[in-house]
Amino acid sequence: MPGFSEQIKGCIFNLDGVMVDTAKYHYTAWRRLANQLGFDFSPQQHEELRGLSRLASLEKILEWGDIYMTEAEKLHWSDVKNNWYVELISNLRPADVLPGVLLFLRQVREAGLKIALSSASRSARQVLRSTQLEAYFDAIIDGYSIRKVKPDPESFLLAAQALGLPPSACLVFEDADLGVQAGVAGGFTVIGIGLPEYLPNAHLVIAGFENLTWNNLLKQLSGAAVI
Ligand code: GL1
Repeated sequence: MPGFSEQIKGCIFNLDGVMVDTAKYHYTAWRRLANQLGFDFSPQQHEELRGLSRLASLEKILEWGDIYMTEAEKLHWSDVKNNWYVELISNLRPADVLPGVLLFLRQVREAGLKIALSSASRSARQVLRSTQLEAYFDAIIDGYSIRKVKPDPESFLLAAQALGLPPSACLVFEDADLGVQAGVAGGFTVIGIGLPEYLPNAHLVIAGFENLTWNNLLKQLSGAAVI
């Protein structure tokens, strides 16, 4: 049986909050919507939305505000929020890619691995284009391909399938606990990005990609007895 590092043939990255700090723009736009509906919610509550689709996010926010909407109203307000979000990300540039991400992607490539994006956002391609990240990906799964909301593993399974790899051959990089749960449920090794207290289900948690090398990551996985 090959060692773990030889077994890993692909990396699957979430986008918002992992590669680009777009989560803050989703929060601004969702909060503006809640405010228009007459209530507010905290950054902590927004943590619960990370990784949810547009409709699932709206439904959660409506629960917080104790507001009933018809399906047609939900569609209308999702569009309103999305227009605000698209406006907020219209000035994204390559400099908005989070520290260390580009170097890490290059190292993963040089190590001969395949790279996929798995994001619940329908704006994922726009974000990749404006930050010039698109060329790094062999496969892109976005909110148009995903049907099942995390913690269902569908989004990662589609990404692995698009790379032609089994889950056991892929690392998943995720900043949300729901996403980590989805990766674990799909049989992936999951690296949480952020603070360990928010990511109790990850196999390993790192602060981010700054100063992270591929070899160093493999060492950390080995030290955490994941491999
Ligand atoms: C949707 C939600 C966002 C966020 C992303 C996933 O994006 O609206 O709040 O959860 O999925 O990171 P979008 O509206 O762009 O499809």
